[in-house]
Amino acid sequence: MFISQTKFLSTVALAAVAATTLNSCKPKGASAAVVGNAAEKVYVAPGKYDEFYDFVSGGFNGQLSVYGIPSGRLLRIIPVFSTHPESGWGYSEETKPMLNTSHGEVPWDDLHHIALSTTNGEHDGRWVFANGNNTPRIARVSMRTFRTEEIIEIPNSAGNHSSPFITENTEYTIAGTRFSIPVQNNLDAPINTYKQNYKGTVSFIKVDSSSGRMNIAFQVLTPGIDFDLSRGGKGPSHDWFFFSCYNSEKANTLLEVNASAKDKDFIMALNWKKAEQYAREGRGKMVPAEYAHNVYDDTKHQATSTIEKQVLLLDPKDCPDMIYFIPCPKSPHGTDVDPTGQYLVSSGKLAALIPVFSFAKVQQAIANKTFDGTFEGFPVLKYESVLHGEVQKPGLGPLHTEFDNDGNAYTSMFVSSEIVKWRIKDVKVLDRVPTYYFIGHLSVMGGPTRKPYGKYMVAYNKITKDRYLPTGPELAQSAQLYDISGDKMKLILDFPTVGEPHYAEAIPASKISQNSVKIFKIENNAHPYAAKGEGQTKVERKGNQVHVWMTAIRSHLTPDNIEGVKAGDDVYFHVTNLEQDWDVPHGFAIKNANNAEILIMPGETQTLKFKAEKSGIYPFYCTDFCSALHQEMQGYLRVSPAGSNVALLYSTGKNLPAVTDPTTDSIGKGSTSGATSSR
Ligand code: RUQ
Ligand code: CUA
Repeated sequence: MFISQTKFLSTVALAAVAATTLNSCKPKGASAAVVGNAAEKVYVAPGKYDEFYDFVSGGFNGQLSVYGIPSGRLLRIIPVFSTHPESGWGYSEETKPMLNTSHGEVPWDDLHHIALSTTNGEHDGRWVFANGNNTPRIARVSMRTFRTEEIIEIPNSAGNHSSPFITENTEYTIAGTRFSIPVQNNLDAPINTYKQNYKGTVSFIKVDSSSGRMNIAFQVLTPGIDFDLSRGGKGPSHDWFFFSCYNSEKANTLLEVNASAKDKDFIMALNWKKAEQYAREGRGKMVPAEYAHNVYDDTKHQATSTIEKQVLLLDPKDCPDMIYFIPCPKSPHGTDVDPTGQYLVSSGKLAALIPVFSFAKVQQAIANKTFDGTFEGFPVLKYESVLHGEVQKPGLGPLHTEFDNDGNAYTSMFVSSEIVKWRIKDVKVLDRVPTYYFIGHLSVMGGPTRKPYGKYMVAYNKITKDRYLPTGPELAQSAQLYDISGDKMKLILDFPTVGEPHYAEAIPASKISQNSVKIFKIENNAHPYAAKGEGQTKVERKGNQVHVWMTAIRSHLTPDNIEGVKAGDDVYFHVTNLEQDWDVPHGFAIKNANNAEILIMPGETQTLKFKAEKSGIYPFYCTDFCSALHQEMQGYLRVSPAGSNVALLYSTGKNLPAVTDPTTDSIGKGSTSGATSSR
């Protein structure tokens, strides 16, 4: 039934060779595949809006990007795990704690997958969850501010690839380990004792239904396998969670061969309602752990980072009837649940078919104990007894499946570079369409929800080759848009993307656009260094720290002349943007700063730290072209030699005589324009 492993691997190898020669040999039909009226379908006239927001993972650039569909226009890059000079993310004092981990600041990650929050299995337009693969983390991004609000690190995990996934009402966001590692004791157990000492975990992170605040409710200890993409149940399967997993061989070297030895790996079905109940009943154990929990506060306009010290660990030995394994052909990369919640689709990367399981049959097999032995002590359900059907000859290298609202499924085929549309009811292939080239994820509008919107589907491809103008050794990352409103899938647009796109999820614009935050109200600004008017601007010295309470409004900074800073001082520019008007940020940058600029939204305060290392004059200015007189929005910081006795002075709009006696408070501090003060 399965083609032999060696034969299959050689097919994969051949395909890889084919990929490398694509450049010289463009496949026929690559441009002919576009339908005649494609332009009309994707054209969003100037001044008009797109129908969907598409939240696309940025892969190894660590960001999330937002595109309009169907135009493919890039609307925003949202920094998540990586520093981002454009907004000062990770450079401002307020955002630095967001990148804190138990290993200190980690200013980068590999962001693969996103999950949009749902209520009753439908998009609710509140949050986007995203995973950091490398240093296990999950982020929550607000769809109101398009900003990262929270990042939680996942302990007892490595390679947080199987993440994040949500339950139907966003009760939990869920993460599984890719790499199994020693957990709890013997933390540096020799690698060749993997089979005995290395374990996996899956983490259930509770999401507060009103604030969105995340907390690791519990972790479940699992056999030392590799988890991959997973999904929560829906409707009838609401209480269950389905994790795809590979490396049931428990190999720790040359996984390419050693983790592909067995004919079948598994889907791990976990009853999370039971797990929740066991946790409540105290069957888990609080164990020491160390992980950062970072939260951004939109009123204080700053983040805090707390290191948590323990986590609740459930050992399935103490939790009966919670976990079952469903056999699944050859190294599944993902499992997906159809909109009705009745069918599970699994994609064995190396399998020549796509198995579809019936949730009702899974329940029956559990009730009747139709088992096929055990795996690491857990019952394995008999494959045939839970199978709904197998999609025969779908293509090569199935990876991911999404759904429309008419009972159809769409599976990406990495090796044969195509998308295959098939019917769930009778597992019949209905259509296939090429992708250019080597598709990874695909995304049907609303595809993972209970009520997919259909209409469009996007392919996120791994290799771009000849699709765009050459740009040196690296080409643009790429997505392709298909019209799926008819029986046949039709390619209508190529659009370049930022970073390496993996998963993406689109939501109708109407579900979020009206809620978009336009300004932060200045009266609500609770930042400890806010200056809510020019009258509150000042400069104060505390030891070798100099704090500047600065304001920005079109088109000046207050104060804009500052003297009395000395070499060796740390100067903190706390800049409050006094504007209360949509889309009028001001920026702030100072010569020789060794971090970045900061960008301050209307009503917000952000801080740039400047190490005054050498004496001299340091101009500063607004970086965002904010008015006709933006270029005049500038000032000077004078840094005098260490030990000199230049008085601390600040002013705007007045050229007061230099104060020579540092004890003279010539004009009274805190008055508005033209004030000088010394301390
Ligand atoms: S994984 S294809 Cu994270 Cu499929 Cu990207
Ligand atoms: Cu403010 Cu330019």
